[in-house]
Amino acid sequence: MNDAYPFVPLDFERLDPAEQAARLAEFAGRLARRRTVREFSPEPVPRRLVEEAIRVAGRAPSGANLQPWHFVLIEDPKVKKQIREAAESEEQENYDRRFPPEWLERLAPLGTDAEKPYLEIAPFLIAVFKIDYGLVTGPDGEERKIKHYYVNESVGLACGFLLAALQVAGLATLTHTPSPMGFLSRILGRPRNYKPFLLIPVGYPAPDARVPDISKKPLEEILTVVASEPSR
Ligand code: IYR
Repeated sequence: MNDAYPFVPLDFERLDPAEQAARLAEFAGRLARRRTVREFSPEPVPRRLVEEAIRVAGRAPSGANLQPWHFVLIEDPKVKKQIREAAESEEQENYDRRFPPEWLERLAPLGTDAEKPYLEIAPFLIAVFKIDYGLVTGPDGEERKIKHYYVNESVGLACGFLLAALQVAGLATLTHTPSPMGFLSRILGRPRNYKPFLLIPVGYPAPDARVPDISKKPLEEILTVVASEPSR
């Protein structure tokens, strides 16, 4: 350890086993009900709630703690309209020409198409940017790049925290990845080291919202345990 960087005591709450299980069961139950929603209600959502969820996202671990993420929270209907129009024009191209048949087949159960009305209906859009590298201007006026580490992993983790926080806050989300997403940098005026990562409509579901009848893999399929030898 390096004396130039003194450590502080860890703030850790040790729980008894019953409390551990109870807290996990409660969280698991809430997260198990998360669904990607494509039918939103225009009903307003307190901005503060979404800001607090973004604060949670900002607590995610990241490579060298460089926190290579930026969130743009969009409420302005004019900007939402611009984003919808740009996304739909890319998606039209995707569905008509760019997606190979195999990809379209994979999307069929989800019922998606090039129309993205939710980009205007949802009260908020969160545009998540990854910051590929830092940019600083030196005393000589020269711009220098600062290396960032594990950018995709870090921003992916932050988005996981964000989706979980919004779910716990009783809000619906959609992980939307219009492709290509360059229009987000343009519309939202982000510098060249900021790359669009994910666009997340947030709000309440429409009262009659329906979702695809799909399921998650069971634990046995996603988990392999390497247990200790049984003791005798
Ligand atoms: N981005 C497109 C297509 C799409 C792709 C995948 I992979 C999905 O899981 C869902 C949709 C769209 O939003 O329609």
